[in-house]
Amino acid sequence: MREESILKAYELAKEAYAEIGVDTDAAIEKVKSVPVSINCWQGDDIAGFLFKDNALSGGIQVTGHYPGAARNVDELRADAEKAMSLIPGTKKFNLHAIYADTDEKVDLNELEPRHFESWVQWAKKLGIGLDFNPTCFSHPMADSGFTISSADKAVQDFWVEHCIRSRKIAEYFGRSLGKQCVTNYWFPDGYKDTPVDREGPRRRMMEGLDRVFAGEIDEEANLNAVESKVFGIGAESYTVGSNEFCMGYAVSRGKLVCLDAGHFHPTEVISDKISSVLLYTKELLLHVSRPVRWDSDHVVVLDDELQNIAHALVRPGLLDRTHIGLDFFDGSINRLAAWAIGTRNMQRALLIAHLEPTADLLKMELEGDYTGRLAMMEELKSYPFAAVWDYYCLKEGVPVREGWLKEVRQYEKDVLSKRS
Ligand code: RNT
Ligand code: ZN
Repeated sequence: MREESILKAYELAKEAYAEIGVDTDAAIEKVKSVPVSINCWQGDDIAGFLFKDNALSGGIQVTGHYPGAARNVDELRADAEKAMSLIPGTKKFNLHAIYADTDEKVDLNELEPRHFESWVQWAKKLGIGLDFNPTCFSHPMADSGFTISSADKAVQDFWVEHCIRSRKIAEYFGRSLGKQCVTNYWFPDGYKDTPVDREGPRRRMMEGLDRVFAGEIDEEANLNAVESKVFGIGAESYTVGSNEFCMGYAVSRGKLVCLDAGHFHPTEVISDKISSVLLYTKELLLHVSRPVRWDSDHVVVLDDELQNIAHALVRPGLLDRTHIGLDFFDGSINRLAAWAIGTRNMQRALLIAHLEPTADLLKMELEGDYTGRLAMMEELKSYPFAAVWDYYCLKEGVPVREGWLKEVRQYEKDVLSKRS
């Protein structure tokens, strides 16, 4: 496709949007500055590097055996760099504790910032920020199904220590990169079958988290979020870190909530939760994902819910108080392609949301002109946003349209296919 035709299409699109008072150049500039945090764990099926033999646990599952998963830190970084070169805009990289880069035999409750030094060097080189997560699963100390809410003091202490250390690592990221690091705490804790005591584990989780967050926190460097879940495999009857638990904890402790798109009942959507949560918390973390019938963590596509999430952030001006993280993992397709598809879609949804005459729509709504509101919202769906997106990619120096796929295929041929 010729550059000239992209530019021509953009000029026409620009005119069409200008007629309804939308400035396409301004929309591009805004979207470009919104960081999207890419989850490292899509690159290697959440294996990490610390415990190569540990099976994935905690009720999350990666399915598929597409060849070429990253086997070590160098491969993961190379893959991520390649994927990032296919995605426009501001990127962050989201690490889990098990991705520590060290030759030492070190357990989760012994991790230190120095075990992540090479990640900081890498992020510096790329000019990106890092986010972080304690890994409270895939470990023998999580085998009982409980971590920080365990009634076994030794188990609880282990996870409290791991989380404290994770917080310090995150602080180190934030300070050394000059870019705030958001740490997300998710615990798989729960019962497969009906519990007698629903209160005790929640009280222990609350007390455990209070120990994690005791002492000085440098919020300029590190923000902390708690992620709820409705249920997980193996914890069908009772999940300790429910929505009410996390919302209550975050509000009462000045923390962030993390809303994961797959962590609610199937007809509940996080796009309708954002505006409520942010009335009561300073900031918000999102795990943008795509649940198919359950919390399946499919690659994010440009569906109605993704668009609604973007609208929920952009229309009321909540983007500045929201940290957008991705959380999907698919081992059945090329993993770089998964990164590119999901992240480009997030960016695309944000762009579409910025290409809207929101003030006019709002005026209609307040005046009770629901006819006009529906008419305009539907017409906007076929406005030429694709021409703006193509132009944005061209301008950013990343492949236009499916051009990125050719690069992924080449990389597969040159690099991934050589991995056994
Ligand atoms: C699990 C949570 C959690 C994980 C990652 C790997 O259901 O969504 O966010 O996906 O921490
Ligand atoms: Zn999540």
